[in-house]
Amino acid sequence: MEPHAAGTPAVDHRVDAPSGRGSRGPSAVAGLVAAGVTLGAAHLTAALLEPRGTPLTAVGDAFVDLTPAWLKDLAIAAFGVADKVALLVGMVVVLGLAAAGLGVLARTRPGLARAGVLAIGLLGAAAAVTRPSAGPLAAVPSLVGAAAGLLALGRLVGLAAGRTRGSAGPAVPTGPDRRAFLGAAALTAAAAVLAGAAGSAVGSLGRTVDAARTALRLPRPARPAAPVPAAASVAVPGVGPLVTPADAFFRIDTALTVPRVDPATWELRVHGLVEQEVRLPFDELLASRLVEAHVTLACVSNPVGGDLIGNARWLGLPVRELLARARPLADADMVLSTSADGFTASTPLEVLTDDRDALLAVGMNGEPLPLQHGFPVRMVVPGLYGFVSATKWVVDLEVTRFADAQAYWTVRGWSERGPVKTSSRIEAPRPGARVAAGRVAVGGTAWAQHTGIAGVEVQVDDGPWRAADLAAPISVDTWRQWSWTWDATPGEHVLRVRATDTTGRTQTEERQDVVPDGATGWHEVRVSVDA
Ligand SMILES: Nc1nc2c(c(=O)[nH]1)N[C@H]1C(S)=C(S)[C@@H](COP(=O)(O)O)O[C@H]1N2
Ligand SMILES: [Mo]
Repeated sequence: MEPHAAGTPAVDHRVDAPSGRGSRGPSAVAGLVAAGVTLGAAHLTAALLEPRGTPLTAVGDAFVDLTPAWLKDLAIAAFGVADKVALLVGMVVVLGLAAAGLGVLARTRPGLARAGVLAIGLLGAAAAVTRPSAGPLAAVPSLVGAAAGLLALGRLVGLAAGRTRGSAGPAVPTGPDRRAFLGAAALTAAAAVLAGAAGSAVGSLGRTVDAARTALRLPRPARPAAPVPAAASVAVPGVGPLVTPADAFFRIDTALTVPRVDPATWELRVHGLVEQEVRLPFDELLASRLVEAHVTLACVSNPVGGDLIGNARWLGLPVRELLARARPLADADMVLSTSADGFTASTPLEVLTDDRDALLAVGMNGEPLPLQHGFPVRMVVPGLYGFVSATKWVVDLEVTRFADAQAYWTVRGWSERGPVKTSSRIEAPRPGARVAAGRVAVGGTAWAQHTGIAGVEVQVDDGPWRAADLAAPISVDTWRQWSWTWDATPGEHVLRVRATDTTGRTQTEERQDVVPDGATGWHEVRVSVDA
């Protein structure tokens, strides 16, 4: 019982006088340390029991998936890697503030503080069990964490307040002992860090999957990609590589932590509107007739002039061969692909059954897929933005109808279909560059996947459009480099680019945002030319 609960005097003596409750600082520290204990214990339990139960990532992932009111911002958050770090940091800050608050609250309202810790534990548990492919076991780490946190909070707040336990009977106020408190807090914090580190060390699933990737030897393609002609690259300094190295390839997905999918247990299920359900284990996929192709993958969130686009050599099984085994029914018009982490994409059936290199890919630039690019298996479909086609960590293909099913981004305000829009960008000179008057090498890339680029034009200020030189194509499924020599005159200038595809359509000047189906508009770059 708190004797002053009613009729507390206006002056708060607790701040200065040791009154059996300690000051706020140590209590806040007690709350923070208890939060650390909660996370450490949960992390270790998750590593031992069920990795999908790690509360911070489960809550973060649920947050990414569930916030419907912030449609656009959410999309940007999910579409950017830096924003993931921001979300995690934000969650830690919120948790830290809540923990410090609960610590302070525990001095005067211990029951309420305990309820708060429990509520946080339940939140983590609820987020974890509702993650795709997670079972009820995923709740355990958060609950164990909350229990450990409660214990730590009780003991530390007691010490901060100077309550020591008598050999029998209730806690006795003796006045705070800072050294005893700080010692206990430091020890508990160290234990929490140790538990967390141990959790990371035993992260058994992570290790298995890393080892499986390292040990994997990709089969030779039955049909190798044609060699890239030397004439496909322009000799303009500042224009990026024609084939993007895997470690420089943009990464976009909704996963806060990279899903770890073990190829030993991986299996792709093809079902829905099919005559024959098909299950494809990884060994069987590797033993199939794999082909290799260069395909340029672009994100629908790529702004005009942006770099959410890359070109790689992919090794995989044509999706049409798998669909031929399943035999789609006549009324089907879409394939909904699902990843191990619950992302879905809606791809038109016709695009997956025509003769293009729509692949169930296992290799990228001659190596097994990097974990963050979808190991062990992802889809790559020439001509479509990634959000409607390029499902990473893919585990399920449901043959269905656009009228019957919607994909992850479609229910969040994006288009159900996403053909790539013909686009081009200037890579050299860079925006804001200073160049010397005279001949200036201008260059960049243009793309219209599965249609092909027929021409690129460049404009200086409001002058006439001039045809750029096109480098040799790799194929219609890849981007194409271009170059143009500019006779630059002193002063400030704007360079503009536009591409025309093989259907004769020229990029529209009209500016459109990335939502719902990709940006439009001409890329322009401002340059200062010195005399
Ligand atoms: N599982 C999963 N696959 C996914 C996504 C995702 O969020 N989850 N994002 C898609 C989007 S929007 C794009 S642009 C591409 C990006 O592929 P990359 O990260 O290999 O460049 O992956 C697609 N596949
Ligand atoms: Mo994307």
